[in-house]
Amino acid sequence: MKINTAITAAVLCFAAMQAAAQITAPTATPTPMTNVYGRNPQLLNGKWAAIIDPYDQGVPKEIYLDRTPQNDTEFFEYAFDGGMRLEVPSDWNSQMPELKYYEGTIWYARHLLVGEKASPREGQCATTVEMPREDERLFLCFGAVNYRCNVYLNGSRICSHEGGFTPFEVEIGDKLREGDNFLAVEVDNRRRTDAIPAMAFDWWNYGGITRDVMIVRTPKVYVRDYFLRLGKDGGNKILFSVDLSEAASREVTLEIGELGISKTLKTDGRGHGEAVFETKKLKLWAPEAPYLYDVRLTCDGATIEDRIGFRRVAVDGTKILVNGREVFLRSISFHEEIPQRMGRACTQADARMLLSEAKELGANTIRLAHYPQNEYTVRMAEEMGFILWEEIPIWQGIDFTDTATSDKAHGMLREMITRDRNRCAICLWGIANETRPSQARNAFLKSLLDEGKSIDTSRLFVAAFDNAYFIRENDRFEMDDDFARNLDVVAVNKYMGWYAAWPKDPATIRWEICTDKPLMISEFGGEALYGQHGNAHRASSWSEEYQAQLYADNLAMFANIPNLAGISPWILFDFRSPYRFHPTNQEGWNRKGLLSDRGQKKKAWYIIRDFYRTKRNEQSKK
Ligand code: GCB
Repeated sequence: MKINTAITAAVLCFAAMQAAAQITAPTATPTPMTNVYGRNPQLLNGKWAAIIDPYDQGVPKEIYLDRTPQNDTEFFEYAFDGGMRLEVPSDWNSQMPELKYYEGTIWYARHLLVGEKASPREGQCATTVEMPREDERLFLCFGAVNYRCNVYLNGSRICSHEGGFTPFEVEIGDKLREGDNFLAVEVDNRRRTDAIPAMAFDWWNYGGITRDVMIVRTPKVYVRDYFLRLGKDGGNKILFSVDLSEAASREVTLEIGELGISKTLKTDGRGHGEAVFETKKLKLWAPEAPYLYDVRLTCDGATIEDRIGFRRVAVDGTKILVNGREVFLRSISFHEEIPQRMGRACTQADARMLLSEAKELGANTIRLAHYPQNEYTVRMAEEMGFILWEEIPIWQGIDFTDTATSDKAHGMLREMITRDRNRCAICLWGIANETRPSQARNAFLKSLLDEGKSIDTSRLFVAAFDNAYFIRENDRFEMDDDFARNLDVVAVNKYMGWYAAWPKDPATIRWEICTDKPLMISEFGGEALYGQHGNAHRASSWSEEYQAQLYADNLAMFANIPNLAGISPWILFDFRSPYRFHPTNQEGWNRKGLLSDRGQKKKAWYIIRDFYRTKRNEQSKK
């Protein structure tokens, strides 16, 4: 009895300590700096030491401390030296068979060695880091960690972050000491009702430090953010704005050599500066000619390099215009996954593989499903001339009544837009996928939309809906969702022939949805196992023939949508999904890919390739 009481007291006391720690936990720098890659970062990639902690014993056992026994009676029940190793960046699930389905906590650790005397112990995961100079600051920057994490340096928690697909950073220059510094990152990818995405989603929940980890050096006052874009008035005016890390007045020089721009401006007392440039012969970025300029920013001796393009994107009635020209979005989606190795895409080579396949299909647009993908992909897509739709993972099942969830969504939106708003390829910001009308949903999404528009007025906002239905009395597809009226482009996911049966001959079906706005079919498709042949009229054949017929039928239906501005088949590759149970046809894979998990072309691939060819030819004649 006594023992029980003691245990209960200890548990309560520990819970209280945890709650207190939660409340006082430092968070990452509110909005991370723009363009880390253009600031000459030092990569901390490679093998990291790791400990699997399914019962969350790391905190009570203080495994974020790098300790060795000090006397004959002392011992510790953990050690990173001599233990398992995980590659960073990467997911953990693909690195060890026992981690395939793992959802829980894993600790990552690395030593940061400062000064000549510090040398790694044998087999230790370590990086040599130079101590910041008197006039310098040092930041630890994470491209993304899925899903939430706590970062510890030399035994103190220095930052926490939630959200698996956006960057964050924490200052460490003031916390480093000469010699050995111990960095530990506690990563937890458990699904939760208040998370984004929440409890169930149709992709693999890859956990880990899934993107680059970097150290960036800056002056004491540095350029935190900048934004270069074309003015909306139709001329060749370039608008430039810059924000410093502090409310300080500093000179910032912007150079775009090729345009003869070299301008030094002084920020105001809030650390903010703006300038407008009139240019004569500006080459615009366009999908068929994705021109980018070398850009350089200098402030207090620090230089940031970037490549930035300029284009105009607008809506005119039901049309989407890029540089004043109508563009039909020949889109495709992919997850941030390399199916061939069953893991997260995380390198430049991975980005090249996915994007080259999209090019071969004839796409001019990519809907980056369903979350901000890594900067390699976004930047390479821009260089290759893809229009991008980038979205945050508001995917079904989100608790719209929870204000904490709303705060998280706002944080993700800010982190996404701040990271990528200098990428002119991004023409659409997506705020949600498949949500249903309710007061709470409307308020949640409206406040997101308002915030997005307040940060970036140079793009279109979109959301994908799945509540368009065939209304028999009216003999057409309709959608009863007033929220759509707030968006620049309305998008509908509709799986005719797969989750929904055809109500009549596809070629005779009409659509009447937001007919005064551009409408995009943002998802459609069905599953087929590559190499499986069978009945073209039976879904349960899981055959390439059925999928191909479904594609042909959908294209016939789309021909009658009056305000159709683009289509995005679901999806480029078969992808891994834990809720696809069929033992022979799925085996944990969503088989809607136009390409198999090995990259083999299914019959439906050719149908879209041909359709996109025709569309491209039509466009080039306009
Ligand atoms: C959808 C979702 C997408 C799924 C897809 C499917 O509507 O937006 O994430 O993977 O359907 O295959 O069911």
